[in-house]
Amino acid sequence: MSIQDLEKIFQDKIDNEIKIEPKDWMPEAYRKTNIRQISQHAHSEVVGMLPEGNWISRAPSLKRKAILIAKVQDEAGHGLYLYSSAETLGSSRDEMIAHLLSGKAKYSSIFNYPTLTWADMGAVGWLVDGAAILNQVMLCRTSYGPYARAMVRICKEESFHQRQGFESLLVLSRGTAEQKAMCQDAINRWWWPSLMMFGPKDSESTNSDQSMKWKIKRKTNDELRQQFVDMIAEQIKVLGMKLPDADLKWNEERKHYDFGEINWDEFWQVVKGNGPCNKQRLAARNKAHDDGEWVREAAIAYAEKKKQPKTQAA
Ligand code: FAQ
Repeated sequence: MSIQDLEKIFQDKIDNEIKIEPKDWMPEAYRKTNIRQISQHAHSEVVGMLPEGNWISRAPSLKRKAILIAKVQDEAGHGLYLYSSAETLGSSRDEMIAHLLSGKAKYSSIFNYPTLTWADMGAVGWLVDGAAILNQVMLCRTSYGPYARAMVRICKEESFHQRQGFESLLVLSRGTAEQKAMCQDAINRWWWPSLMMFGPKDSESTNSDQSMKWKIKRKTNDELRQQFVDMIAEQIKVLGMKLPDADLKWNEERKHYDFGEINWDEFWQVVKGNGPCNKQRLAARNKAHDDGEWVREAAIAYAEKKKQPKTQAA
């Protein structure tokens, strides 16, 4: 078959909403874009465990501790499904992890911010997981089969994460003056970085056009960001708190909330490795990898032993 024939079959599948599967022919750039996006997504889940892991030992009650442990563990699971999904495209897990540890691969900017108070656990659940879900609901319909199927399960778990975050903030918002202030402070610090999670403006997004054509992305960065602002601007009323944006206002003509300008300079600084916690996050991942060396060695030795005939292994 000629390359043109293969391209036509591929494009017909995309046009007819048929998923692309690992053994199907696909353009090299489609493969690369998926490996880039899925592995960055996996890294985000794994690095994303650090800011919340920071509070497990300091959770205010056994119930909150159990919820937080379960949530952080879910994020590890998401990372694993996503690495497996990227592996079906021919990239090895060792290679992907090496890129994360060396700082070559990106992961979501949001996880380079510190979690300073207990209220940050609520704000991360409500805002960060909330932003993640909007993006990931769209990815349940992404054109690469293994990625789309991984996202279905991930979304179910993320939706629990968001609700627990909101509920945790709701308790604080009905508490003492100090608790209310802590809740507002966490919202103030997490609001703008959450908006940055959706990526640069559409006019600056280098990958969006092609990813939309291939149906890897189904909505643009700005579309999803607007959807998020509209959702949160309503939910914050239930908390009785304020979003830190003087320009946030319902626009009757557009039927959407208008909002202020994001600090794009800050976003790019964080993406380039100069955010408040970039160095700390990479150091923690590198340490975890080094400390886990003996586990990998033991697992390989065990697998080798299992391969041998029973008499020899004994
Ligand atoms: N941070 O051309 P675009 C979670 C980069 S999971 C850092 O628009 P694209 C769960 C981008 O890579 C959160 N870099 O890029 C959780 C590109 O550079 P490259 C992660 C960013 O790919 C919750 C350049 O800028 N979710 O939170 C960011 O078309 C709580 C130009 O940008 C996913 O990864 C950023 N925010 O669109 C876990 C979802 N934004 O690669 C623990 C899957 C952009 O060309 C606790 N990913 N860049 O060198 C996506 O949907 C897309 O990759 C976007 C970016 C929408 C993130």
